[in-house]
Amino acid sequence: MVVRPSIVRRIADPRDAAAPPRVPRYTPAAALDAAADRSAARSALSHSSHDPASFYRRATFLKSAARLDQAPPDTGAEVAFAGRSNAGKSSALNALCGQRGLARTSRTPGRTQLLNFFALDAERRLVDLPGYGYARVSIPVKAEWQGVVADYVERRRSLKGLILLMDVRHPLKPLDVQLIDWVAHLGRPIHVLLTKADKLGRGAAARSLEGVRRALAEAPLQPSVQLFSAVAAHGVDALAGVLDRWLERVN
Ligand SMILES: Nc1nc2c(ncn2[C@@H]2O[C@H](COP(=O)(O)OP(=O)(O)OP(=O)(O)O)[C@@H](O)[C@H]2O)c(=O)[nH]1
Ligand SMILES: [Mg+2]
Repeated sequence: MVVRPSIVRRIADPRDAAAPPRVPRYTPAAALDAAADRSAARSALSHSSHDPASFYRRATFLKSAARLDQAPPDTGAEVAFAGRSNAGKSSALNALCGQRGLARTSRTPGRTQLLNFFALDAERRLVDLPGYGYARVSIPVKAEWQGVVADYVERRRSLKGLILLMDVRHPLKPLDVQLIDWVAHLGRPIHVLLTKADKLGRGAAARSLEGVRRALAEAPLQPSVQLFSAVAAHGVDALAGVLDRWLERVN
């Protein structure tokens, strides 16, 4: 039997706010260089004949849903962006799609409270999910959110995978870990974006990446991980590559 994590049972988890930042154990300079090389290779490619993210620029807003029965028909394939409030979900969507105002972003956490669907073509969609873990959201709103997102992740047949966003400076908070366990036990793949990478120097970002990668090697279904910055448009092509696979786009 699949047990929903307390993220969808409990209204607020004080341990979450009190969790210490995760400190990776060592500095893998080689990992950073390898990542930089891959990124340079991708960007060289994108400036020549092939732009991996070009398909996603066509995204258009489709609809918002407060409940699953308000969602678009459950056909084709979609990928949802999930994570704590303020992790950068809407910003990542906008960076991927090259459209500043596509998904609404805000300095105020808890801004996105609906499931927002974006159409890529007739059979493919991206979904911006409301964030979790924001203490100041009212209890009824939180309970509503938990039900809606849990229904969506558990029952949506066209959902091919979840992009889980975590601030590179504060990864793997307890609610994130619960989400990873729960989603993996539902058999859905996860790809992690460590967001706001521009807020750290290269070495610190690489240490966070390596620490999260090691931790997730122990997690069910072993989620993949990458650095991402919406501000610097860093990591967009790698994200597009994962989406292409999940949405069954053949290049
Ligand atoms: N420096 C930096 N800031 C970012 C980045 N991505 C997002 N932000 C900022 O972080 C804040 C939250 O971003 P959003 O994209 O609205 O976050 P969200 O996860 O959609 O938040 P909710 O909808 O409230 O769950 C905004 O002030 C963004 O400008 C990034 O890559 N770098
Ligand atoms: Mg948002």
